[in-house]
Amino acid sequence: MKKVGILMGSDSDFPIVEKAAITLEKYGVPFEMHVYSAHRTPEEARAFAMNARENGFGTIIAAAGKAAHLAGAMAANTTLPVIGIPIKSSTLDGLDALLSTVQMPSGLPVATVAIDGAENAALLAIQILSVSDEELAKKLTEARAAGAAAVLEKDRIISAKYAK
Ligand code: RP5
Repeated sequence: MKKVGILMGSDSDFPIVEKAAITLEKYGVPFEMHVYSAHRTPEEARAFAMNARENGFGTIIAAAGKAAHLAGAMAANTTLPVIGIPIKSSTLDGLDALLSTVQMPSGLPVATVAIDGAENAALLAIQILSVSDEELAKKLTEARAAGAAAVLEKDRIISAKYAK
């Protein structure tokens, strides 16, 4: 199975980014995690992106806050799908990172999830890999069904409470 690359601009992003790792582990998807910054370690970030396909990666998740250029820097240097996680920092509530991540120029897409949306980033990576992996596709279908059943159980409890 192809690996997922999880990159973060700083170790201060880790408490959020960890949720992506937990989700990938749950699905048995292999991944590597690195702290590379588009600004502080641009050469390492670029080399990771440039070599990712031949190093066995199928998609890259890049998380960054503030002037969040890491996902864009990945997209600039690979044709693998790149998923951006804008990280909420102490200022501007993550809107800075959201706009920096999502507003890519034509020709260089970054699939941007919600601010701090690490779990969805991992699920999107899994969905991308599931295109050529029946087992993963089955796990995703089962998880959707379990999620729906959980909501319907909550509905049963709440609606019963106010039933006339
Ligand atoms: C970004 O700047 C990082 O992704 C992080 O979200 C933010 C702050 O980094 P630190 O100053 O905490 O290292 O590049």
